Amino acid sequence: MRLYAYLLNSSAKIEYYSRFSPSPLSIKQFLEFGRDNACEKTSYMFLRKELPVRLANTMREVNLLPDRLLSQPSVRLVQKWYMQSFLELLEYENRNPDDPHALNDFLEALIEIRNRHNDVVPTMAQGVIEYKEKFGFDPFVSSNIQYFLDRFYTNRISFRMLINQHTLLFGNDTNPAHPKHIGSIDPACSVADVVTDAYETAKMLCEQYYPCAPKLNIKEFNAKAPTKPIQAVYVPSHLFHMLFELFKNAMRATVEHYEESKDELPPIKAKVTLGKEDLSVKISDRGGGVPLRKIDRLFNYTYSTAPTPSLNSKRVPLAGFGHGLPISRLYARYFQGDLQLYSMEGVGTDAVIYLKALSSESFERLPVFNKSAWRHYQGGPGADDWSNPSKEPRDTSKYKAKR
Ligand code: P4A
Repeated sequence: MRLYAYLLNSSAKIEYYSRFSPSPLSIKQFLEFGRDNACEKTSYMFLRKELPVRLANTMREVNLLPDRLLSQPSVRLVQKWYMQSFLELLEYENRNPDDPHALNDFLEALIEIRNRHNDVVPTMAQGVIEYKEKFGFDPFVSSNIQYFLDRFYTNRISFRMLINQHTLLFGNDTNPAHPKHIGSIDPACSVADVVTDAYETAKMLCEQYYPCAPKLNIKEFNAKAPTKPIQAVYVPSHLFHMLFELFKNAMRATVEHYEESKDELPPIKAKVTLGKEDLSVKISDRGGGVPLRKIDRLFNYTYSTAPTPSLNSKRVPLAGFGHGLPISRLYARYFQGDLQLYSMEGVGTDAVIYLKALSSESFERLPVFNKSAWRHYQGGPGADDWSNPSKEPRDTSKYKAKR
């Protein structure tokens, strides 16, 4: 009976918190908050509500997945992690920040929660594999999975962003390698440096699988200030994640396309550009390209999750069979950018990452759980199921009730 009352209370709490829309923050707001006299108590007061709101919004949505997917053991496990973290956060719901241990306990709880959720992506991918093995490929379910995972992973990116900002700003493990970073944000991120890092890391992997790797050729076009190097106010780890994925794809395509040929590998070209609105990075290869009909598959979670990679016995592929590319696009979209592929079959692929040039315009793009999202799972289109920065209050201490 006590257990029953407890469960009833937890689901009432999920219901309660899921009625609030998440409050999107801009990179500029993250920066300004962290820069001058960042206040741990303010962050505590914000996060002890915002984190449960973001968790509850996602937890409600998980429950809309088809039963046959929900009942897979990996999906159950992920649900259990979310429930546990949600309940741990509720312990701070009414805890006075002036309690001498509250701030420290909260910080440690956040680190524990972050670690608990480390393997969410491979575990969900496993859930999709289990489902496909049992029930095969169903286009309706696949489109629901696509819709769900895009939102679920975006929520997770945002959840980790908030936790990382708090633990990096107020934890004692301040980042000695990057004293100028504000939490995970580099206010003067040299984009070309991240391009080079991501290329070098992918090259090392490439050389483990193949006898060689294509060279890199970088160019910069700063249309705003032609003589200055291009710098972004951005999360370098997000940029690295996207570029690393694109370089792995470009290398795989190039090396495999030239496998039978005696010609030298054509270099991968990177172009970094800055205009008034966009900071863009293009990665171009001559790897033979992908026909337009197959481009969507590269972003499809169900399609790209192969139960047994066919190359496994001979050679583990350098790239592919993961959720890498769709998640990279989510990182780009998370701060109002995008990632697009332009392929010309027979020749090669251009992949472009678009970022907002202005940190005041890079608001978090967050899924909102509401009627419109619900309709999506019933097969209809949603129209209002993502946050709209121009309609969100700039004052992040205010919470907007939905419906
Ligand atoms: N040509 N072009 C690409 C691929 C091929 C490509 C490719 C065969 C396909 C699948 C894959 C990796 C590469 C590219 C750059 C990209 C994306 C695809 O960013 O050259 O893994 C599933």
